[in-house]
Amino acid sequence: MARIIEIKGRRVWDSRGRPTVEAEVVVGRGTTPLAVGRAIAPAGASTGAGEAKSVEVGQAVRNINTRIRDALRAMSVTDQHALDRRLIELDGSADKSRLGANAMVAVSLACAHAAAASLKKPLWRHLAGERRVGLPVPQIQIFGGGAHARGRVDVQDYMIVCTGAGSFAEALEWTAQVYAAAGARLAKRGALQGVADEGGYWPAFKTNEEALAELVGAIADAGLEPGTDVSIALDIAASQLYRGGSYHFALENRTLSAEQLHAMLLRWIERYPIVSIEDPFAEHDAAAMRAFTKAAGIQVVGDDFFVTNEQKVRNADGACNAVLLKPNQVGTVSETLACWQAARDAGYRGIVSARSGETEDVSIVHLAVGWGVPQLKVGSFSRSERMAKWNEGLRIEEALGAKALPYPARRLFKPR
Ligand code: 2PG
Ligand code: MG
Repeated sequence: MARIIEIKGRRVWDSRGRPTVEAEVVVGRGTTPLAVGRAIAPAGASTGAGEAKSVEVGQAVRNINTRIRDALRAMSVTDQHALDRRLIELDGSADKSRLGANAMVAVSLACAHAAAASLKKPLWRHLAGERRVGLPVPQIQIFGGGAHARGRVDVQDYMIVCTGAGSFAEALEWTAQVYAAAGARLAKRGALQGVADEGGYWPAFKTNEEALAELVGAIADAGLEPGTDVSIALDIAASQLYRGGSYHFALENRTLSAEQLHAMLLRWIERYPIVSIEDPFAEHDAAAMRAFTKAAGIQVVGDDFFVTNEQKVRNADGACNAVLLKPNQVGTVSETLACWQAARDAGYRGIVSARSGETEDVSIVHLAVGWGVPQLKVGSFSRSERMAKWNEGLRIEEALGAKALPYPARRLFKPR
């Protein structure tokens, strides 16, 4: 059995040029090294209040190199559950603030990589065990807004879902066409001003709704059918807009009550081919979420609302019908998996998601495939911290070949 013989933390840099923490886990038999696993903690900008807390990067590195290293050394690397339980006990806080969620998630993921490497398997295969798996359906950002674009528009993510694509590779082909067409439309009116944090175009729009109309235009310009081939997904990240009981849309200088926001989103769903909305209301407003999920008839995703917390999903009672899964929101691989299990028990869908601060780390793609989570959100179709993940999906799709489960886009998003 491969046991952990060394753990090392180091300070590295993320896609926003901010420091973050990387963990390296060496496993072996006796003192002979067999395999190494490595992972880097990402970081959010629009973070939920209930997220596990990170500590300062220098402190996270020290925690890995001392307390975590001492606690996990000699443990079996293939027992992820026991390793994560040990990390949780060692931290001992309710919000991971002693060891730091950044230190914990880097180590937890690095252990998973090391376990797979010691078995000479890709991580997705190791996680899948004997189960048949396939590729997830991507949600890909075209315009970035909200906290990722200094509030230039209020809505955070304008994304596409290639609802009619027959494979992951085809979804990326179509996305490349839509991304190029959207850029060309902005350039034509002199509004191409670079990209936001996740690689989506900087949102030079007069209203939040104008971006929706432009997105439909870009899909059509790309020669694809809006609503059939390619549909729209939004992340409102509404907690960021919530002030004193209502929602402030700064771009239009409007303040909406929950009821008015509900009505506006239903109007958008009627006018545009929207198949998914994330965090339509603030993270504490379960009643508004529940009413909207009931009325909308589309996928409603909880991100800040669930913060990848198993218990919050178990208590949700129909607020949302899908869960965003971000390992660093909760701190360990096992707790992320438990949240996905809770989602499945409740009949909710799942989407594994990256953060706005990312790196070359592609672990989340392996989690989505290995756990059979049918959707994946990684940001846009530019910047290599995003492309690394899309490209990893292509490699996995190629490796699976004819053994892959049918690509689930058309099943998940039947035309309305
Ligand atoms: C989100 C993510 C990714 P952040 O809100 O879903 O878009 O953003 O990592 O800033 O929380
Ligand atoms: Mg979100």
